Amino acid sequence: MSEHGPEAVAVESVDLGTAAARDRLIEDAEGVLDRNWTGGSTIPSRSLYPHQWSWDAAFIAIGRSWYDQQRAEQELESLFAAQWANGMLPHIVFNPAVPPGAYFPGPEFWDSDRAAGHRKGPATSGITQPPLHALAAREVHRRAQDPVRAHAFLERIYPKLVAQHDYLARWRDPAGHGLAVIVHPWESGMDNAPIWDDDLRLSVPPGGVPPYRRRDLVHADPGDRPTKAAYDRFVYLVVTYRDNGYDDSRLLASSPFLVEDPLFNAIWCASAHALADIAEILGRDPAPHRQRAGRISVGMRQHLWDDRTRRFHARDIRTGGLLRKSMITSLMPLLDPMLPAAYVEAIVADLGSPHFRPAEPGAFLVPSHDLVSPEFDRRRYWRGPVWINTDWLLWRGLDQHAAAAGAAGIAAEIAGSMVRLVRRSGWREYFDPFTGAGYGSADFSWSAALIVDLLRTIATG
Ligand code: 2M8
Repeated sequence: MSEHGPEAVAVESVDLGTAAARDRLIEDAEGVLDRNWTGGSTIPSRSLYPHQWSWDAAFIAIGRSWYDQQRAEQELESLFAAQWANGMLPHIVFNPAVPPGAYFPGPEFWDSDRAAGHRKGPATSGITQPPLHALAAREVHRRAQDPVRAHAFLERIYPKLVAQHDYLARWRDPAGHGLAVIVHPWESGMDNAPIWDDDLRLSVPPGGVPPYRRRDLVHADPGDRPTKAAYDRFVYLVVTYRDNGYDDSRLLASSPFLVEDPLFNAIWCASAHALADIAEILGRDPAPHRQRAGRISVGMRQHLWDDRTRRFHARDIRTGGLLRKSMITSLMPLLDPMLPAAYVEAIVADLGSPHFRPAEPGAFLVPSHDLVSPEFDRRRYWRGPVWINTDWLLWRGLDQHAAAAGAAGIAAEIAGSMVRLVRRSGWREYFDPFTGAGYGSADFSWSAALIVDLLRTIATG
């Protein structure tokens, strides 16, 4: 066994509190979601994010599925109402009632009407986010109080989910690896992660970034958010895609950023299995979705696994090289239910190692970036803090590989850590792995939604 093998993991006793304390926490979490409901969807937070975000909506629907079938369905359906004609599901759906300038880049900057594929309807961004939605739709159906209504919901959403997955397969696999590329760090969901730094050293031509005013710094501490240099590059990439009319064929040929990311693809793989389950429920053929999930699974092992580091890494397909910084994305292939035992064991070993497990007693799991790397930053957005959504994804992934030595113990610790974090600091956006201090937005929706899912799942055994 390696020095970081499963035996290195000391499982602390995990105290999720009494049933009454858990019920109070669930009630509080549901209150956050209900206050963030805008009438047709849920905003991630009142301050920083006043529109609907794509993977946030999937997490939120999963939380709501336990107690509000109607809003859980509506959350997903309002998002898919903004799906583009080519199947692309945009990462932001703008609420026309929100004043212009409340979020940057807003609808006028993205100018989604320039895209041939943009349907007349709500203004959106022009890029996508991790495709968790089939998995969310399956959960919403599974917990529904009204099965007839839930079946009708699946019938409506199934073709849209198929179109979303077909878009990724058709337009986002230029290397033919069976994997989807992301074309902007915002598509990864982990925008400011150090793994993108090298790729983002792209040179921005003079005048390439128009003057703009960041709104995030009005609501958040600059020490928690991306730097100006990173933001300029994020904006430059948007300008590049927008000025190419969001044309996928031109985009792949000219994009300065094309990356196969393990988190995005592991989520796609898990969702392709969920889509197959939905097809079975509806009496359709699940085989194409299972085959696609199998291709993604093989693609991740063939193209993103590195025998030397014994980790999955993102691959820059313009240079062909792996981006070897170790980050939480390396652990996400646990979401693949078919991941062979040797890979599961390597990930579990990493989770128990000093890279992802703080040695300080009472610390919190799982930091979003390698603790021993020079880029680790305990408070800056996606460069080290703990996030409830990545914890939840790992908890789910470990649960489906619970037979692996050490997996069940770490899953229980992650669950305990998630609950301790929100008890200590409330429904914050991200948290300090050493102290549990909360950073970013308050009353953040996915933190609340995923604690509802975690506690209710545990309560129902
Ligand atoms: C963050 O991303 C947005 C851009 O999409 C931002 O920084 O303004 C990320 O944490 C992303 O994963 C999340 O979906 C979004 C809304 O919560 O915020």
